[in-house]
Amino acid sequence: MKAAPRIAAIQDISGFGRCSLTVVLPVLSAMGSQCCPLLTASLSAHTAFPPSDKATFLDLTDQMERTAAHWAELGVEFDAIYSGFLGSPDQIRIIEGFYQQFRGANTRVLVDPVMGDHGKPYRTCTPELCAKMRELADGADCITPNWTEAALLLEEDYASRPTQEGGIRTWLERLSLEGRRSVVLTGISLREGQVGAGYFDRITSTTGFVMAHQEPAHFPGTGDLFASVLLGALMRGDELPGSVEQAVSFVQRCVAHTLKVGTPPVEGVQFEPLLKELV
Ligand code: PXL
Repeated sequence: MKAAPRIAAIQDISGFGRCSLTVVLPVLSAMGSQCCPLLTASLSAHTAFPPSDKATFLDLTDQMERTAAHWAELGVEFDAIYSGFLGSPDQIRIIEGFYQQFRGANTRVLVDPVMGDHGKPYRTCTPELCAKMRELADGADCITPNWTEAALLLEEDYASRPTQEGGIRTWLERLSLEGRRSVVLTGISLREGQVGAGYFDRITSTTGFVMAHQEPAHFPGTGDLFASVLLGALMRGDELPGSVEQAVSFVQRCVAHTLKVGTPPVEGVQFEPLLKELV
């Protein structure tokens, strides 16, 4: 019997609202990986609940290096290192140090470069944080930006993003940094009524698209859900295209189910009853 793949998940915990660790942990566990949280911050709820300055925020930056030091003492090794929403350039400097300590020859690094949505950087994403996130993503094996984040990584205008397949393939190739990293770009629509992801697979140097029915709503935390399913599938040994298919399909099914149940979008998607489909 083989041990479960072990993943360091560098994420915050937001008590209410389904994002970051409250999504990452159950999904990775259901998919058979051991998830070890390296906590960046503790919040009462994610920042999409208005007014966003009401959420409590406990910065845990100073615990990150101490946690890493303890893990090093214990001789912990990781099959993957996965980071998402980050609060400060300092945290990114610490993660770069974490790579030096824990990134082995076979450790996969997934950076979800959480910086913004709908063409706008999040309030917390200062130009300095964006620059550091670009630097962190430079060293990743795989990144999972949405359009807003792709534009920030390429230093392109969001409004001038491509809408046709050929132009999107060019952005995917540019985001791959000459084929060094895999890219999964989310929120792509090539046809009315469909939405999904485009990818560049660095193993085969090919691009491709995976589409699903577009549901008429938007939910916070679906980026975290998508990246977690993608990583869970990759750690089970699936190839990138098949992993993208699982992520696109699972997010679509969770959104459709949530719309049926009718809970407020700000509370995120009702993924719990569908978790067993990932097992
Ligand atoms: O889903 C990304 C995310 C993670 N953590 C916190 C957030 C967000 C997005 O807004 O606010 C605290």
